Amino acid sequence: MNDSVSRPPRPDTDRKPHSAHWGVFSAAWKKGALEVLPHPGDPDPNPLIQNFTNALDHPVRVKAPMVRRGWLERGPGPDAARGRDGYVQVSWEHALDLLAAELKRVKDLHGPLAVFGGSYGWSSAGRFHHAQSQVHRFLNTALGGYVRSVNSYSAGASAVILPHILGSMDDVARRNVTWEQIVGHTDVVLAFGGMALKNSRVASGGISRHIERESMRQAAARGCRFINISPLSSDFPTDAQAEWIPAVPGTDVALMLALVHELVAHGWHDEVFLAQFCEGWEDFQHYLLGRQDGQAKNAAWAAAICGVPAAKIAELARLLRGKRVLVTVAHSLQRAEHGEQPVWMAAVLAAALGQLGLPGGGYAYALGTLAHYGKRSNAVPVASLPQGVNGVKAFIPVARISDMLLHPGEPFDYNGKRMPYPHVRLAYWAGGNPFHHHQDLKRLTRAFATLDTFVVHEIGWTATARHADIVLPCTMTLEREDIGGAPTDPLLVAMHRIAAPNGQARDDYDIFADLSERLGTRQAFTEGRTSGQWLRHLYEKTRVALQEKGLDAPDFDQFWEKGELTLPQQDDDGGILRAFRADPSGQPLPTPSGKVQISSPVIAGFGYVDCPGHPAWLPPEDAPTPAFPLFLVANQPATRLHSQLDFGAHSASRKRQDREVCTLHPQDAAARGIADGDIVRLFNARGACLASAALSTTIMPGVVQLPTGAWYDPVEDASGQVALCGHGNPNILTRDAGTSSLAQGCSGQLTSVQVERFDDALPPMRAFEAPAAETVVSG
Ligand SMILES: Nc1nc2c(c(=O)[nH]1)N[C@H]1C(S)=C(S)[C@@H](COP(=O)(O)OP(=O)(O)OC[C@H]3O[C@@H](n4cnc5c(=O)[nH]c(N)nc54)[C@H](O)[C@@H]3O)O[C@H]1N2
Ligand SMILES: Nc1nc2c(c(=O)[nH]1)N[C@H]1C(S)=C(S)[C@@H](COP(=O)(O)OP(=O)(O)OC[C@H]3O[C@@H](n4cnc5c(=O)[nH]c(N)nc54)[C@H](O)[C@@H]3O)O[C@H]1N2
Ligand SMILES: [Mo]
Repeated sequence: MNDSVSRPPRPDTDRKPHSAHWGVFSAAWKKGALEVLPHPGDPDPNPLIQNFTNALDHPVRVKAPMVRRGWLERGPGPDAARGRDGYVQVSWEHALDLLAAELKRVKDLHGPLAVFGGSYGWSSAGRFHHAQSQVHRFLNTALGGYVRSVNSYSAGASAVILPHILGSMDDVARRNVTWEQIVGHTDVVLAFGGMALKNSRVASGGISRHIERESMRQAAARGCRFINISPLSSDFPTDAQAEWIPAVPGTDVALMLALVHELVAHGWHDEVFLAQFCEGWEDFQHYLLGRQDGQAKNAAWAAAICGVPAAKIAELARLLRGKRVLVTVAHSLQRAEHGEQPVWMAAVLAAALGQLGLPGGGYAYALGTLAHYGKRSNAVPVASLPQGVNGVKAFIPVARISDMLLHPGEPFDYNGKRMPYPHVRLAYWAGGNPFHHHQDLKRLTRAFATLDTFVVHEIGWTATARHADIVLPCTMTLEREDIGGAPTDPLLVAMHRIAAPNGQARDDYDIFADLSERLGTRQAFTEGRTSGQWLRHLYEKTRVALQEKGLDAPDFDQFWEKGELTLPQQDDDGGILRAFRADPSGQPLPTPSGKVQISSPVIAGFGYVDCPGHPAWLPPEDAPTPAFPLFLVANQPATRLHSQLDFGAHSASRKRQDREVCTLHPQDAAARGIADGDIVRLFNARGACLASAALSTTIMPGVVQLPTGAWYDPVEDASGQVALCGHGNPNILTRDAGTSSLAQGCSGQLTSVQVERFDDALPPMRAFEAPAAETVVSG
């Protein structure tokens, strides 16, 4: 791989502050290299910041505007050549003229209902240059709106189920039990999906202090027991001294049911709490005890499903009795078939224990999966760019993108409603990577082939850029000024510019401003401000709010000079669950009954077989078979955020033979003649990919783990079909199906595969090479 620097060595510079979703840092040029150091106040810095050191000048950066040859020659229209076509370099003027004309054509012919602007993705930490906000604002001002997407790949199922049963996602995940409460009060943390530090070190908008490791250490030292229910023992750091209970992926609901069954069988459940604070226990109990289907959901029943011995389940129930127990469920559990069920069932378990609303107890959904959760909220707002008004009502649940493009006009179910998929002709993406985040990549390729036009702003030649018709090079965060901040992190960061833009890269904002000019809407988009003026404007909200509280409120120049500002935070008050427990009639939950919905007449009324009116064990369709006997866990990568900077020094250094590393149990490896370090082929009916095999007993037998984020590198067979991903992107294997008719969330965490040793010649890894510009056209 060619990592050579494409410009003359840079002179030494002073150290300047900056921020990323994975940590606050400072950077300086020293002897021609970028030196990146964590914020001095960060007790447990994230090594991911080292992915920046070689990123700025990497050959895979997009350096100039490029147009796909087929689109340039044949004009807009469905085209199966997307993803394999060549590119033609054009001038900025020409690219923006072409794009403005195409936006106008689609709008005039079909209206904004034909433009998909969901543009899902994490982009970069700065709040002004947040690409998704930029593209939404542009489409609203220039076209009057766009088809949007709702919810996230993170929490598609929980975002819909939680408001039915407890309250909003934010109330249950973000403003609930904190790490401070765990350190002070919790006896047992029962963590389904664990609390992997790799995950809790990341927060959108930035994170200045990584406190999770130390919090776990202190809680454990006080005697708190952490229980890791997961296929991987590595889902807890050793600091937590967690007990590992390996469970078959996707079967947590059976285990939770059996725990509640044990509580009820021994009379250890909190009947007073269930009667006073909950609705629907009776209906649920009929199911639990098997009064309808003749099957009690007891430990013996669950053991056969989840692989945890019945005696161990009984022991666990006994451990929970009379203790201050916190139940957590990682996002991963609901990124799966019937993902609504574990989110709901965990709330029922916490309710049966009578723990909801107690300090350090109850249910903190997703605590430990992101640095947002388990923290105090800021007492003043941080900057964000207003997105304007979207005149289009149509939307899709975010992970239904391929369905929408392949089935325009056809109906889909969502949260009690049935709606048609809009007929989209143009998709606009800035700040996201669908060839990272979406499932069944061959199907996604077919879906994008249906478009008239696909536009992408990117810093690098991701597979998404390689499937686009118009690729516009944008600056990466280090090349511009911004403000970093998040609602539960007290540090507002003045993100200084570290380097001049690579090649012809421009800020997303300036690209949209010049496009708006061509569409006659520049003033509406910019409000007459340059990006520098916007930063001052957005900072002002925070300054005024501080001033109103009588606090020190430095002006923008002082803030910029100092590089950061510490914001005041709210009390650690336990949020809506604590308030509800203290005063159930005065502070009801925002549910139909005002109580915890153990059963939900509303959901029952939807009549969905894949999401009934109370939590239930629903066996998955995509389970191992004789042909594909292993579970694949396609989880978050430890070496990067999603696909971002996969070419960065830290991420690249963890690959072997340029391939992503997958982990499997020595027993499963031996049965297949696989040794540590062998290249293996993972495959199922949808596709195949290569990876380097690492053998470890930190994973349970029957499970193979391959993280997401390796840039898709399709390798074609003799007939021109994609034979495999040569780099190790697991989404060529995952299934593209909604969690259920209720939420239609992403279910990409789990699938079933076979693994074999790959003895053929290793295809060269080309994901980090930019496509050559075939010709240059100036206009
Ligand atoms: N199988 C499987 N699939 C999954 C998951 C899983 O567990 N398993 N996890 C899912 C989850 S939780 C998530 S959140 C998604 C994440 O999916 P994404 O958020 O789409 O992934 P990122 O790699 O963060 O994509 C961000 C893109 O924005 C680009 N970018 C960065 N800064 C800028 C900028 O300033 N401007 C522009 N225009 N672009 C910029 C980056 O180069 C990158 O390509 O993936 C989901 N996919
Ligand atoms: N380093 C790093 N950190 C990240 C991210 C990243 O890309 N890189 N992404 C961030 C984002 S956007 C999000 S949404 C969060 C995601 O947070 P999660 O979705 O929770 O993260 P994952 O790593 O996918 O899954 C956590 C663990 O759950 C376990 N698991 C998988 N399936 C099951 C199951 O069926 N049952 C049980 N009990 N356990 C299971 C796996 O062993 C896995 O390691 O992480 C965030 N943090
Ligand atoms: Mo996510």
